[in-house]
Amino acid sequence: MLQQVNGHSSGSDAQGRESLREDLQEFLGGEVPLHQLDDLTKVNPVTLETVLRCLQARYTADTFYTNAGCTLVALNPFKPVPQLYSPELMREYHAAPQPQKLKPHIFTVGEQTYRNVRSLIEPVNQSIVVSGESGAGKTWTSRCLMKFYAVVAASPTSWESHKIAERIEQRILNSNPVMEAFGNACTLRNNNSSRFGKFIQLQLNSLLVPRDHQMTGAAIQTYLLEKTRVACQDSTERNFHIFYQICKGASADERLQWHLPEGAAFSWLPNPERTLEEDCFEVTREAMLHLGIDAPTQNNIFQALAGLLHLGNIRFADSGDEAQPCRPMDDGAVRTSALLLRLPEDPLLETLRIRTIRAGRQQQVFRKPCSQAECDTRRDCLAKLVYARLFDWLVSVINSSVCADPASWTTFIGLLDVYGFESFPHNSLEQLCINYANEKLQQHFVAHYLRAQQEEYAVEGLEWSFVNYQDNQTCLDLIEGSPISICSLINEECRLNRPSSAAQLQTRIESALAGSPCLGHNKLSPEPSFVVLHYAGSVRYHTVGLVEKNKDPIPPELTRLLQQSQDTLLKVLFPADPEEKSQEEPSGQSRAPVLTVVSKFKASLEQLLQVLQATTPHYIRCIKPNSQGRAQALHREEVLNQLEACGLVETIHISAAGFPIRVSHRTFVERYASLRRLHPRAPPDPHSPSPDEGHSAPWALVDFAVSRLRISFGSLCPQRGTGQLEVVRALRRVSTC
Ligand code: AOV
Ligand code: MG
Repeated sequence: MLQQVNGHSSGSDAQGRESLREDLQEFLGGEVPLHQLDDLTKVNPVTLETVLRCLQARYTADTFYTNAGCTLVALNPFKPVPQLYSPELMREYHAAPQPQKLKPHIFTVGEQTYRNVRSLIEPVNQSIVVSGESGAGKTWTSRCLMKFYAVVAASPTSWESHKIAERIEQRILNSNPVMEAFGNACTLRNNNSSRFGKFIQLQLNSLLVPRDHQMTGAAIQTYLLEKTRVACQDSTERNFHIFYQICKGASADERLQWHLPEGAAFSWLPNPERTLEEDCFEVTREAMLHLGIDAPTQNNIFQALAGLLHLGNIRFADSGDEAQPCRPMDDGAVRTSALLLRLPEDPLLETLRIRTIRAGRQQQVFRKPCSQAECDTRRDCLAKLVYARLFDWLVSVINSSVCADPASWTTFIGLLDVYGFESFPHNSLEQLCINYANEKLQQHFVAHYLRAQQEEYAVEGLEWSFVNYQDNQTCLDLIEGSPISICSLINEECRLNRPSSAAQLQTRIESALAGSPCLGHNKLSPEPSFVVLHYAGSVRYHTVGLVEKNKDPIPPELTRLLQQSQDTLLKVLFPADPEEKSQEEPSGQSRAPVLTVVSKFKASLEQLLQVLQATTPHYIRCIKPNSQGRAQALHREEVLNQLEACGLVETIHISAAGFPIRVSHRTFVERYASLRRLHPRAPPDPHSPSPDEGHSAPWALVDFAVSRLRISFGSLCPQRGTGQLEVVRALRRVSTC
């Protein structure tokens, strides 16, 4: 982690001594009660047990944030703690000469990133990677950080476009309730679980006041929405919040218009009786309005969503004759959904029940009635198609409302909030992708911090004994490696397009990847499945439907049907094809190669990682104290598992033994130059760049910095050993001034 020592420039000896005293106190520490130990590097000895005890003591004392070297550990309070997120506290962290000397907080991380992008010496884009399992507090943390930046990076009031800037900050914040309404849902693990990944780039400029950046906009990138949830929810979970919001919050007139009478039963709306704080329709509407989505457009959106709910109530009965299409069991559901989606009723029914296939040399068109199961699949597919397009469209509308003109921003701070690691009784492709994303982020941490950091010390020739750590690369190889991995095998099934059972897929995975230590033993499961030993725990993935989900086939007739909608919103979501080319489903060999869900997801993760790698990353590890979401309850086993999974003890060891501060020689000189006469005699140095210069104090100071303050200079000077020499040269220049 790049921790710059900010603040004082060269001044009096007294000032320098004070800086040194503070740093010594911080680094050498004293006896402090456990709950007051705000840096886990000071726990002695550093073991899982002692770290847990410290966190437990702090949790009992209502202290939720603790430093762990380069990361911040955030325990979920599971209760409101408003004083912890007040604008006053945000300003306090922002105004502090050294925020890292205040109590550990996400605002310290926020402020650090803000100072780093402002740095006139080394401005570099920053990112904050918030990780943790489902329900640990990632989304909450990201939201609070966005509020923090909206306060500290707000435009000055005197400036005439203040109003515009204020609107930007508010609009950026307003993106949260909208995206959560459409992209979050209640799961077994979290009442407000993110069902998509999000990377938001907060764009800052330095054009107005050079050392005081303001937020000028934001760009939001989303990752793989769990769209299957629209049409398929576990009985203990819920659909996306927005469906409950419209059902609970619509006015009497809207109920009439959207055909949502009080107490209406929808099969895609499980557990409507549960009321969550996320069920607030007014907040969503208000936020949409601020983002420029006016009332008529909102009306179109909600009407289409109501149409989907009615679509979900369509049931089919087998006609008993293969040549005859299935019968809809409730004409009312077909009629109402057609009405709300502004689709012609007969073509809707026909599209759901009849498949058109092109076959033969002449590419003749055949119409084949679908089985009852196929009708259900087509109905679900239609809903997923509409919802996914709607979600993407919303993201693009939000982006166009908040994104700044490229010329108006210079640097950015990226905030990453993805779906956390999850394991349910039944796990499918969605969980595989979610856990794959978490493995990727863990690998980013391992590669960037645990591995690269230690390698750098070796390159710099610093004294260092290597700390072993759990590298999850083996698990990533199992999931995405080449030539054979879980992803490649599932993709191959899609490519070959051959009939294959779920049991066959299990056998293929287990035999082709038997050598991987991360493939678990599949102990007598009644259902075909395979087990992956993830860094955060083992997960059993069921293979039924996995290949089909990966193909995510969209019958062209469905798109064509939606292109016939008279609804203004659906017309935007499904524009008519410029060329009216025939869109019947091709058969057999003529099928175009499919870009599967996992291939697309893999590519988007690669892109994300590239962006992260070009920034200075900061890590916040959210920990879930218990799985019931109860305040004041820390379950040792559950927390231990999470600490172990993220390699916290190794991180602390490396941070404690390592060089927690990496400064450029210029910053070092600014801060400590006044102490250059501290040591009159320096140790002899064989590498001295110019032996004729008898000024020994800089060497002493550098030795002192390296050995006692654990400051490393090397990162800025790539050749072996040059880091320290650079500092000496700089000090000499200062001392001869
Ligand atoms: P997640 O983002 O990590 O899970 P959330 O951020 O949604 O988890 O947090 C889960 C719940 O914990 C929230 O809805 C709050 O009720 C509570 N919570 C979290 N952090 C705090 C806090 N600092 N103060 C008070 N309550 C908090 V997931 O999106 O499921 O991976 O996919
Ligand atoms: Mg979340």
